[in-house]
Amino acid sequence: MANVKVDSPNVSYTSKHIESKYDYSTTKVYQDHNGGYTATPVTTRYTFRTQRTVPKLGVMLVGWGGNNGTTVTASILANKLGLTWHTKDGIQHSNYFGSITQASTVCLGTGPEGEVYIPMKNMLPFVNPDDIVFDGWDISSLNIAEAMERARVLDYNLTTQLRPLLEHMKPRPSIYYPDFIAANQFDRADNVLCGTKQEQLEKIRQDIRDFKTNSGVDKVIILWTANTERFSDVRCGLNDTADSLLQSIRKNESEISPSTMFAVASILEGVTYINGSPQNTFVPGVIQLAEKKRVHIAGDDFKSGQTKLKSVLVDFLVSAGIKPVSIVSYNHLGNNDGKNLSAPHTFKSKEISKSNVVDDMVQSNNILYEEGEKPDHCVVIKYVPHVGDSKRAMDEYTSEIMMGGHNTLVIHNTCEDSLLASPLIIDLIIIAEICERIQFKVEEDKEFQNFNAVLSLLSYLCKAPLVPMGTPVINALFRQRNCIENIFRACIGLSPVNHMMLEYKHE
Ligand code: NAI
Ligand code: DG6
Repeated sequence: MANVKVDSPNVSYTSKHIESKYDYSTTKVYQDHNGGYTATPVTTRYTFRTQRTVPKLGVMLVGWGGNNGTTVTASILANKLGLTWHTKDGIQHSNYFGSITQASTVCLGTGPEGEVYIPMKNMLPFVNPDDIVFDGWDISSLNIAEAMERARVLDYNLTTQLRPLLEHMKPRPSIYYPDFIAANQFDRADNVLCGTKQEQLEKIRQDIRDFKTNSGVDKVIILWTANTERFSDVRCGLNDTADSLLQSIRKNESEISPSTMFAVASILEGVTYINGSPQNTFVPGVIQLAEKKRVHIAGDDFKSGQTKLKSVLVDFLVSAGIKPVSIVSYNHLGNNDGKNLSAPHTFKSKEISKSNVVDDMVQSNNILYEEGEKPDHCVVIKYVPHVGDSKRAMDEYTSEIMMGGHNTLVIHNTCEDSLLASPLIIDLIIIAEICERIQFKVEEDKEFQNFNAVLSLLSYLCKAPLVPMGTPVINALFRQRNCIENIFRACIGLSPVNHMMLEYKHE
């Protein structure tokens, strides 16, 4: 249960719901024929309704035996059991650092002693990650204990405690089409499904149903944290509509990727599907299918390190009136992700995803940039086995400052990639789950609505946010975070954080 109670005539609590009446204020802008603008404030009254019953949640990871899959599973178990372990620096306690829901706070308001901060997880009745039941698929047959050791992410003194608890977890056989990932992954693919695409789709759907029945969970979410695939072709009649996509699966068309197969299976089972990798899983046919079935989808590609910082730094520069003109981003890493990305076709997917992340910030400032103008932006990724999961990211930002001057910022970022990605996986799951329990409507409407099938609220956690057709893509990190926080505030009838602090500005 959330431990915030709002005392307002606009907020009511029943055993089932929290209901809030909420005034949503925006500004409509019109440009006249002289180029001048007329801005009109508009306020719409909404009702938000949030289900209070927290479901028992099951999560199925595609790529469960990978670095992210094993790290998130092991870390959640360690947190649940309150494990500690000895390191050369002393005793380390399990924690959820890096997760906005679990380890960040929000300002609830002002108390007698100043601002009051509470954990974001206490704003609404969220799922507790400790209670998540995991399952999943992998083309590699290692059990999760062995796979955790193969990943070499967590400390030895922790993995020895976890080993006996993870040994019984075995990934289900998965869909493997070698052409979609690097050829160097072939050696680990010893746990694969055979049969036609239609048969594989049915098998994955059966796996989802079996998991739900056998584990006793109320709800399942599926998240792709398997290898980055190459982009698949998008063609008329192949995957451009829900019908053509389902027909192509029936016809065993080779261009339908494993990740698209998982997305289709998930949607047909009514299960939210999240894509943590950069490939175009969400071809138009998948999006249409999700819309038709009213199932949530979200992605793409976890925004964990270099890109997260980029989406802060460029926002800072552009909003300070400084003009970034060149951004060069090198990465080297030695885990299996790096090995897979050493093939040109999978690298291409990652390059695209990492490259479009400053567009909204650049386009927002027509003083600095002419229409269509962008900074030079180059992304390089190299596979260096020795560094393992401890990815190095080096960035050089060159900007134009006043009167033709130049400013160069150089950033070197080193840390275990999977320890950045795992808390994002937790947030993606926790926020996607509550989005299934939030409904809203304009006050005079009869029916409540769900969030759009394309869950753009998860943009904060994604490098290349998928948004509903015609919706602006926001990459700037704090705009994305504000969106999450303010929507949660709306659910409990609190106005958005505006940082005006007028209460402190009187004479
Ligand atoms: P990993 O290579 O350690 O794990 C991927 C797992 O997927 C492997 O165990 C592999 O056997 C399995 N796999 C491959 N194809 C599969 C299929 N069709 N079905 C089921 N399993 C399959 O990679 P890691 O480090 O866990 O990353 C996972 C994904 O997340 C990659 O695409 C990576 O680019 C992406 N990502 C990772 C970030 C990070 O910070 N670690 C951040 C952003 C994205
Ligand atoms: C090379 O950068 C490997 C990639 O998988 C990244 O580590 C991953 O996408 C995280 O990227 P970023 O830009 O969020 O640090």
